[in-house]
Amino acid sequence: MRAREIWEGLEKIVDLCGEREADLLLIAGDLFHRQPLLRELKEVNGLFSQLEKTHVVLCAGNHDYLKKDSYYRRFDWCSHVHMIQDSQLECVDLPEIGTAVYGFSYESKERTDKPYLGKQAKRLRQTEILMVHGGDERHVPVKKEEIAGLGYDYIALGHIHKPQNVVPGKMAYCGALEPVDRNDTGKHGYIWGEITDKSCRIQFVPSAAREYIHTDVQSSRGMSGSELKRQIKQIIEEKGIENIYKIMIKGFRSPDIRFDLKAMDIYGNIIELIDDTKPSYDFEKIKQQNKDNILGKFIGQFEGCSEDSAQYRAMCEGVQALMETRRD
Ligand SMILES: [Mn+2]
Repeated sequence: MRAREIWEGLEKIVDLCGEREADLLLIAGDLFHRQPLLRELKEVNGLFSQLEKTHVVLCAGNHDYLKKDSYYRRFDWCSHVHMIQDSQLECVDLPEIGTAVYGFSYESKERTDKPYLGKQAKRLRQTEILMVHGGDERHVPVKKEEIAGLGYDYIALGHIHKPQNVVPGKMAYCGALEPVDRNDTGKHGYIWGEITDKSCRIQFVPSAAREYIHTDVQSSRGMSGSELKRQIKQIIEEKGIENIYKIMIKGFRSPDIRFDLKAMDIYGNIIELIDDTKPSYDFEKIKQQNKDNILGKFIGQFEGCSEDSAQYRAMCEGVQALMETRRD
């Protein structure tokens, strides 16, 4: 996704925190997908400085880890922005909002330890939140059974790009604010949460400017290129022309038809278009007509294979090749 959209996404969040007078904005690591530049930190700090009522707590993830010479290490954030600098569990105490946030930062690209292990909430404040960046084998494995019982009111997870509720109302990944690459499909946004002394309620709110969508288009026997193009156009209009598409054309096509894939990208938002259609031969008829030659024998070898098997595809390709040679 373009950098401009990621910045705009962050601006949206900051505006929202301002409008709704949020107490706390949590950024659970990898605010940057690489080492941040000094001017980028200045921009981010400039954004955060607009917040009058909201504290910001952030940690460094595996992409923006605290390298020895990382600008994170000596950056002078405004007073309500709290950057966790410790690689072990550190407590950010925020008595003004009755909250303590616990978290840790990465000092390298990978770490397989679990800094949260056995670290019970200290109950310094009414609300205690744990922030964990990780969740795969090479980046702080997240075992929900080991975390859920530590006594935190909420566990904010970062690292996995797809938003997901790990323990409903208790532990969740907000996912990337905007999709990071073309395989980052699905909705992206942030989590809005409200913690009272009785409950924690969280809600995922989609906010990304656009979405990567992988979808199939069904082609039918006898469908022409322009019909297919119209169908693709309709699907894109239904799902939103602001999104970016990877489209697989499935089903059958007439053996004589070749789809002109370049002509199908009407809105300029298809990054990949794959023709996976099978030619709709009447194999039984061709076999009968070619009993005594290689074509008939070839088809005979594939007797009984199902239409979505690899053998069927091999048969289609083989028959097509043989028919085309014959025609010449
Ligand atoms: Mn990460």
